[in-house]
Amino acid sequence: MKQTRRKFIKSGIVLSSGIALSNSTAASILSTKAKDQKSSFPIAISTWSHGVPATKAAYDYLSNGKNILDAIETGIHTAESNPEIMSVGYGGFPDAEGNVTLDASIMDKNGNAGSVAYLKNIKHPISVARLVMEKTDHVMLVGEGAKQFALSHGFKEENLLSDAAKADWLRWKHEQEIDSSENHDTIGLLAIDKDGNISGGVSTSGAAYKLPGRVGDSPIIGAALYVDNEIGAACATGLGELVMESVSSFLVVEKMREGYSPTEACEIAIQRIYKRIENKENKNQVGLIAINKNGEYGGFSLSKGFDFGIANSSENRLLKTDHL
Ligand code: SD4
Repeated sequence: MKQTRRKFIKSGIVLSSGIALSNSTAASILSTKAKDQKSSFPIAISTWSHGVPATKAAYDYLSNGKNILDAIETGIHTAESNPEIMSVGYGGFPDAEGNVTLDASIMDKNGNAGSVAYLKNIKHPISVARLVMEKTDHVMLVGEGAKQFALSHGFKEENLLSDAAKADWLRWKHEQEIDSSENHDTIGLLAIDKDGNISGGVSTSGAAYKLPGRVGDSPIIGAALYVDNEIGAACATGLGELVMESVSSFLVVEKMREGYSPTEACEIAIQRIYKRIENKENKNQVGLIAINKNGEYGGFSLSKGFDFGIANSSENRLLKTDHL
């Protein structure tokens, strides 16, 4: 997405950490300062309203002392299996030719990463991404190679285009119109286990009716997902091109390293995206969520309407984020 670069004017506002901020950034950080929440461990947070059942499933695993990667996979499976979630797994939006192609990534507490992109006919790409991380010397497998890898590890090929998604696709082929407000359901799930170790995962069918071959941000480490067990983790949903060009999740974690809270770090990363958008009237949607080593968590979005689920020992609910 080619955007005109705007000059970022540094003002004299300097935080105690010595970091200079633009006036607008500093003002909005102050405006959201109180919005972080804090939780005991274990905890899971996850994008959109399907993040509520996903975090519940993950939390149940974590509270039973199970492996955090099992918890992340299990949480994300709830969305990948649900045909009503139109941007993930089975029932996800196909590309322009009617093929459902899936992207996913996972990172563990040691900073190991695995991802798959442009994966067809395999329902649980998050599990394939985990196997890439655990069983190969690589980080990312794509397309036919990723599918053959999955089949060789016992995954079954299945049709992922649900009747409802097919009907929507046929309507789109005729009308060429899409409601962009509904074109983002990607699941990103971040968790901290009872020992305070952090991991995360992301899974999506990507942008609806994308050009065949298009890969989004979800399998790109640093873009839609980043975990640094010393600092925290972040993940992204929304228009992947914007997220990729700003390497948003890595940026959020680096901002938390500088001392910003999760909400503040997400807001800074959203501001970074916003600056690059030429058409401010039609800025689309990106949602970021983050969690830090202390169990503080939050999110921020480019446009109205982003929310995320949280599960810990005292609650399992949906939280709205602030937006630009
Ligand atoms: C992508 N970030 O492929 C994904 C889209 C998304 O819910 O969030 N869909 O660009």
